[in-house]
Amino acid sequence: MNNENRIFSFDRNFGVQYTSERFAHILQDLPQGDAVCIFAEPDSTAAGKEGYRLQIYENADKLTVNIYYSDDRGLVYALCTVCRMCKVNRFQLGSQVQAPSFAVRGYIEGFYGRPWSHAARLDMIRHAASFGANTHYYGPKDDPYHRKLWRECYPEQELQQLRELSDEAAKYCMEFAYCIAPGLSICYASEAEFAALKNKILQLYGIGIRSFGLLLDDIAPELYYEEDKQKYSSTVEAHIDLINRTDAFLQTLDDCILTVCPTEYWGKGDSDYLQQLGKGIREEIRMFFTGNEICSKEITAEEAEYFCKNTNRKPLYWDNYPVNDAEMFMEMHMGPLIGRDKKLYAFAEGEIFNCMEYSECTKIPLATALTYLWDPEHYDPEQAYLLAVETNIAKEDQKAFILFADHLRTSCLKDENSRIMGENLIRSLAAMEAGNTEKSAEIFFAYLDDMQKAAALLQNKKDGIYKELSVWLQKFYACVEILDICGDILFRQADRKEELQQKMHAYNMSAPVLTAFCLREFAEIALDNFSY
Ligand code: LTM
Repeated sequence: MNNENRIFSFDRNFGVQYTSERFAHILQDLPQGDAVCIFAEPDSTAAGKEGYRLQIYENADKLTVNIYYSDDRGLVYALCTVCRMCKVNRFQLGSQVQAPSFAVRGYIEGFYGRPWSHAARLDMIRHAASFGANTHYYGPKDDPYHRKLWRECYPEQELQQLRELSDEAAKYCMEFAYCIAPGLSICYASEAEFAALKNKILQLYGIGIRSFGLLLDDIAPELYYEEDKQKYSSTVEAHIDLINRTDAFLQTLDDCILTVCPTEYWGKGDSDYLQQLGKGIREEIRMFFTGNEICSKEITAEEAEYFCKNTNRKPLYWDNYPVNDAEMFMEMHMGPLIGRDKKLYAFAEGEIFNCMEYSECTKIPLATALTYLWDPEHYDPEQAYLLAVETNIAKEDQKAFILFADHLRTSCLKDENSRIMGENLIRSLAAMEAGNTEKSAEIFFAYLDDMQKAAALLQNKKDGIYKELSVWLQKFYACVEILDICGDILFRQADRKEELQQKMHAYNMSAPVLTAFCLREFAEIALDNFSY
């Protein structure tokens, strides 16, 4: 590498010396440790768009990292990857070429519930960029200025925060899209209403935002105002008109991107509404779609191709995972993303994951989703999950966290919940059935011991992700207690059946969703004492 071209020189022993300040913030919080030197230079042949080539080698007691990047985003992702390696202190020596598969990769704060704090939003931008996200959609249903009070401009303080978010995203070369949802109350035919919409867009344009979303989801499907009924023969006609006027307005401003969320945003994509909408608006306008269902278990390349044929554009998936609002609010969606086709990137514009109101918890499933978006062909959900845990949970807590989060996989994805527990209890019962009580007890108590240690450790954690998880943690402690009683009854002939019955009843009646059926089944066996 030609040192003349290098833009960074970073040495963890001697601090950071920059020849370029532009991406200095990415390396800022690197932990101290062994010497690592990072050099970077542009190379348009290094990898595909937004990609990079890394060369890592050891030299005496120093590690040297050469980065050859295709474009600015490529450099950001390369630096983030190197940072992650430094944090977990694990470097992949040799040469590797990396480039993302999906064009648009990101997340949306698009849930019902308490919107994220400003600090959480800033933090999420950094977190998501470090996993290769290039797009952040802002659309919290309960930000009043996004939906209910869509006509009103933001007060100064909120506007300043949006500016900070958009600036922070820009520091990571991330597109920051502001979404507005006027559909609850807009009169499509009214000039005054459209003037209010333009005014709001201009306010956000004025702070540097260049990407906008017009969300028409979760609104009444029929026209309400007399004026609208007279002007339009159908809802879709009104939507096409609103989208086209907004699009034309954005084209008078420079460099703007428009995304729409149709009112019919799930299904096959071949409804009359969607076909008309697709034909009625410019091909360049992105269209959100959630797949076959609102919260889709699977999304296939064939579905995307079919959507494309019907709507004249590739779908931009609004993927409703890990979101846990509405009727899912007692589930915690911690498992890795599964059920998305390896080839989907060829037929989709991209994928945007809707998040949970729990921003710290979101980071884990979102990291797996972004790992999928980067390289779906080689995506391994469990490996991505371990990487996400490693990145977000302190090393000394990871084992406990994994045993707890084993029970947080109930979701639309229909992942297997309580896999670790299920395996242990089944093995213990199998030994019991075979008449080997000693082996059965050994397996059971080894697992119980791990669970008790995990509970004891987690009980001391009150902040960050643990604060968000507190209702699920409480139930986890109850689960460990139940297991303990089961063990006493089954292997120590303790007279605790009545107690178990009471605890099980309370456990089953409590709302947070935790363990799968295996716990109840095991407790029932303990209660019957194998008299079944
Ligand atoms: O999915 C879309 C397009 N809209 C809403 C989301 O805002 C909501 O978070 C999810 C999950 O409940 N469902 C929706 O219909």
